[in-house]
Amino acid sequence: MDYIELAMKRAKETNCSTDTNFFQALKEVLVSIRPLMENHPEYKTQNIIERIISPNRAIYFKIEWLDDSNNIHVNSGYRIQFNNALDPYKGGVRFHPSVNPDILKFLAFEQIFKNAITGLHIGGAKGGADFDPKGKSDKEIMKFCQAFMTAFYNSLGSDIDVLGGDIRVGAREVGYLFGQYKQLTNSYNSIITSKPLALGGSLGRTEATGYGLIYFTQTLLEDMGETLKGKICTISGSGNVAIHAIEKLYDLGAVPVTCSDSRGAIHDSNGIDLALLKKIKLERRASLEYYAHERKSATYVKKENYVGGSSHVWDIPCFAAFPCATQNELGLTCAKKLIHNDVKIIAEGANMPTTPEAIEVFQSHSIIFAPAKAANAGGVAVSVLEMGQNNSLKYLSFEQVDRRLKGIMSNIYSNIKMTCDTYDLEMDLIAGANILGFKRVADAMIMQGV
Ligand code: NDP
Ligand code: 2IT
Repeated sequence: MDYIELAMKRAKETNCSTDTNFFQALKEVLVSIRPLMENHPEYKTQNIIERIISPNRAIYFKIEWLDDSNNIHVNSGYRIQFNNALDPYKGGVRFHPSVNPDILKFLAFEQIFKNAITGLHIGGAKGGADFDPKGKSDKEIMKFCQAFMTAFYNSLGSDIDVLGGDIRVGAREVGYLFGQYKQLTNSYNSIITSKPLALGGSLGRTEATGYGLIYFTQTLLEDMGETLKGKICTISGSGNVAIHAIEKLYDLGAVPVTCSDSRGAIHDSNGIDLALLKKIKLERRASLEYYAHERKSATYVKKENYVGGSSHVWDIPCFAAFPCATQNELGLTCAKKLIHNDVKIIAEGANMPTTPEAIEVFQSHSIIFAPAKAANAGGVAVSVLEMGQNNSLKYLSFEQVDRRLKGIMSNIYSNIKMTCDTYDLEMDLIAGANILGFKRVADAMIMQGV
């Protein structure tokens, strides 16, 4: 058995056999670090792989909360503090019915390497609950957030573990979570980022993941003598990441023509009307169906009518595709359609949105592929700027944050490219990112001893 098979065997012994998302993320990292392992025999003698693939600590907790009719509900909450060699644990919180230990382990594992790639000092973690915020009143959201924080606040600390946003956890939820932490501890301690500005949030954090994704893509394209100007782009999702990716695409002269949500997809041949999209998704928190009611140039396809089960977004010919909704949303059928339509680049805004089979077919057709742990790292990077501002009490302007974000994304690209050159990987940015992130964490683990 080689080291990958051994590590996968070990992972299967220590996790549930149903942890398919976690095994998928694990395999991708392990397969691509082979050249690094060959160059660094100390990683084998120090047993780094076995040590890195097990979470340091996984906290599972019960959340009890009261709805508006005084019915008591119970949800499951989790925080996976995966690795803190680069200290402190850092990563988002997700509220979605699909949340389970498998999803959070994959997200926390990915977060370790993403955070390392930023070059900032943060370890990897992820948390969340199987709570569905859809259809809940504002008061119910507040009650749930308070109960979530009450259940595990004593595991947090600005130099221990710092939470952040993710699916269905934005400024509103972060505000309630932070408020409850302050009530419980009587302390102002930067234990969460993506805070509303009035509670110490950073200008530019809301935009950071989407803008960072496009800055990364722009840097990559410039390196290849290309630009986004005038190019048709397709985007999935219509949340925080998708909306701000669309906004930055317009800034750079590109033409974003699609978006989607959990119920269906929009194709707007005139380009997505950003103001209308924000009104529907951010203000009204409604279905995208209403977008098509208000825009003649748009067509709406319901999820149940997607051809071959793959999102309608990927049926649309484009130069660049940006999956920005959720894990494994872009499968083999979509990938083949995109290739048939002559796509040039895929850049992941969501975490692990592309299935291994789809990645394989993109790579075999030499399509440039920018993996999530590099391309969407702008969000967590600006979270660290938020932590720095809270600690120093010196606040940055939007322009200062945006400039720093652009610099960070450009450095991430250069460092990955350099890693690709060192290991003769050509433009395999997946392997380049995994090697770069893994090496930083492994070296820190060795330096701090067992
Ligand atoms: P939001 O909750 O703001 O938006 C999520 C979007 O994806 C919504 O449009 C939602 O549709 C759609 N969606 C969610 N689940 C599904 C599903 N199962 N099928 C189809 N569509 C779905 O989350 P974000 O924009 O913050 O997050 C999107 C992705 O980006 C996630 O993978 C997240 O982990 C990742 N990410 C987020 C960062 C951040 O800073 N927020 C940072 C880095 C990565 P609907 O409106 O119907 O619910
Ligand atoms: O996946 C991610 O990087 C995030 N959801 C952002 C995490 C954070 O701590 O800002």
